[in-house]
Amino acid sequence: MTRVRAVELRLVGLPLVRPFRTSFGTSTEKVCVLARVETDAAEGWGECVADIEPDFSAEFNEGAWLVMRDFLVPALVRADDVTVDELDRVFAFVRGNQMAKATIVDAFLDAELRARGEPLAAYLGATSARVACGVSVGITPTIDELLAQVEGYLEEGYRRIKLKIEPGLDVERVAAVRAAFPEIMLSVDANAAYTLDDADTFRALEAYDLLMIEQPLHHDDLVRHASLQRMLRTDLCLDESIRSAALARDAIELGACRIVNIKQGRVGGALEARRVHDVAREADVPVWCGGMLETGIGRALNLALAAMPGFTLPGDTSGSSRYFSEDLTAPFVMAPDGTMAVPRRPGIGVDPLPERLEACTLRRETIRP
Ligand code: NPG
Repeated sequence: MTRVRAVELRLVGLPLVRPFRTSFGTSTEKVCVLARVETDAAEGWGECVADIEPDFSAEFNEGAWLVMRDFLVPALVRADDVTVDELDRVFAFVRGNQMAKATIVDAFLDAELRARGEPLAAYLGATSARVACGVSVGITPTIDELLAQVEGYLEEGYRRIKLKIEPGLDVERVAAVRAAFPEIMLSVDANAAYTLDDADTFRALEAYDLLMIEQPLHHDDLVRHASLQRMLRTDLCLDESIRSAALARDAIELGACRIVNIKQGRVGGALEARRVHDVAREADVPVWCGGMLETGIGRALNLALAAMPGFTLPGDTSGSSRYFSEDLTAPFVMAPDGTMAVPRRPGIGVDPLPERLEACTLRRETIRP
């Protein structure tokens, strides 16, 4: 049983090393909310994967901040003696808001694990000490620039390249990358930018031996994803559509995808992410760990998840240098063989660097009982 003494929320901002363009917009900086949960035994960190605008999902930083400050944290503090397994129940009165919930659940779990000296990976049942890394390549102004970026990432050792696509910037780009790099593991991510009327585009993409086509259609539309999957040999993977283990089960049963991207923040935290993993594994559906341009705090958690046995495909678990010239934690460095070590210390296994954290902090607020 753990008693919470205080929860500190911080809004932090870090410049990205290069703009990241997807079908829904361009980011030049990473701005997110961090939560530090202080219990009578330890402190733990959580990173919210929401962004500045409600574009990838309905959640966004300022909204998530209010949900945490005004609803989740007061409920946690009122619950008094709780364990992490009870948090689902404690937070059930708040509909949705998985990203906000994930932040507090993960921070609380981190504190609980640190208090008993247990690494997160061990707690989750992870079986690997290193995970295979892929990289997500944003939409570039030109094909030449795309080829140059892909080449650079391959030289660093990344084992899978994922190209962001949008209508009109798809088949020609995939063809160019495939022609330049015939052997690589290659996938595309549409971030829900297409409709079933674009089926010809997806049929054309089948010529390029893609590992998967990620989230082609609307985030709420499992039924049409199932229709599209029936038309294609290439596996579909769902990301935005999977907001819980129950939705993952629905998607798999409907045949809406044959691969699942697990982002713990999108499903409400590490515990629900483990349930998504279990649902997929039972159905023999491979999963991989998605990324939301996390700082070292969220990255550490992703690496622990990605070390679970069902994560059989390389994740968007890139090295810190792919995102930031200076991370909030000691940088995560990918080895030349395209793998990264899973943190081994208790909890998420990393801490923010105090000076760096202060320098990146835009706002902070502490909530006490
Ligand atoms: O390596 O963290 C990463 C980025 C991976 O492409 C990536 N993320 O749609 O999955 C996505 C996309 C994303 C990033 C979505 C930030 C929303 C915010």
